[in-house]
Amino acid sequence: MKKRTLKVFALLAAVTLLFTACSAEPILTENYRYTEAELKSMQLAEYVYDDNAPSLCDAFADYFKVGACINPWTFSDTSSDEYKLITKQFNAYVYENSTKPDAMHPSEDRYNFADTDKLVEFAESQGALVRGHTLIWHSQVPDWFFYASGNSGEPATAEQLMKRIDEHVTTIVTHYKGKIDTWDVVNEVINDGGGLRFSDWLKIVGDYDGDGDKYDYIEQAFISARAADPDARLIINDYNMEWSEQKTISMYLAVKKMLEDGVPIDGVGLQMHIGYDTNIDTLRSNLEKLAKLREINPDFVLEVTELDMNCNGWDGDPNDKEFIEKFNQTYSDLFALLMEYSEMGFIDTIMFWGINDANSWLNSSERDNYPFLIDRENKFKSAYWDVISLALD
Ligand code: 9MR
Repeated sequence: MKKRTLKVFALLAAVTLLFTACSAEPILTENYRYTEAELKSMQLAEYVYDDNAPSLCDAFADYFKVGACINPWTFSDTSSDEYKLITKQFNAYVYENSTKPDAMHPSEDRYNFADTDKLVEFAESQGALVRGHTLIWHSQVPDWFFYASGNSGEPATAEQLMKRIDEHVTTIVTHYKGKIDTWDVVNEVINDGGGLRFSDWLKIVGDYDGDGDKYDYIEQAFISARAADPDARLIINDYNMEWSEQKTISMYLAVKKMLEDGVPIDGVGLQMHIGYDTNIDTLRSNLEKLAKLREINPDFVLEVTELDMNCNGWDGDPNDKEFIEKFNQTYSDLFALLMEYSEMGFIDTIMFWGINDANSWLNSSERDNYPFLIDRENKFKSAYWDVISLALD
């Protein structure tokens, strides 16, 4: 090793030692941002939960909460690596599956609050934000909603389904009043090619009030949620608006009409399941379109609700230099854009859809994926350092 390199290492080690000796945890206040010197010393940390490691949520405290979807077992063992990871790196949590309609309301007369109660309790102990995902969805929803009685036979009437939506939303949101900060009230209601998704909700309820549109089941869900917890943020959540202009325009038009009719929608959630080669200019122009909803609701917000960067299209070696450069660049460009939208007051929450590369719905039995900033062993990827350096003083 060259003399000069040795000197740099010795200096870095000394800084790290001094830093660790001064405090086991970095000193963090509400709006703390790392300096370049601190970040350099932190780069010696190997694992995301090391004492001298930085924290994503602390680094971006000036901009947004940085959260992740977790599962009941992720926080059941306080000595596990996952527990250390989620409590250090994230300050917002959402369940990946356990707050969905099939989990929460399996049959008409039975609600199951136990798992989500635990999430709320855990988040409270961490002073973290909680998102509720999701009240109304076409997937992971039990059949009983759509039948007159039981799970088959005569379909439910429009009136019956509207009453069920009201009862379902009111009961769950009331149970978590003041505890769940944000609800994905409806999920994926826009069709990929534009217009409304032809779901069972839509088919059965249709144009209930005869005003010429078929937003009625969505409207009911938002109205019931607002009545149950006036302080909760109410979001309409969907995917593909990151690249599809058609879907973005459909979302814009649907929300515009509902806002004009007085439906209490606080914001659009962009799931942000994107590819490593995403065109950030297209994303920017779609965000601009959705931001125009402020013309109707001056407090309208956007959220990033399920971020991951799919690497399935890459058939080469995940350690290939060219690939890593592209992946890192897309992450950096994305965060830079989101920081701009935070500065304009539109975005204050970003959720990853998983905690590390080992915990992603994108992994399959045929093929591993590596969509996050944190790898399978809870080590930092170079993209992590690129992203976090955007939040330097
Ligand atoms: O990550 C979730 C996975 O574990 C479930 O099997 C799947 C079932 O539909 O849902 C996944 O989460 C989805 C989320 O709820 C809505 N947006 C797309 C997410 C990825 O499919």
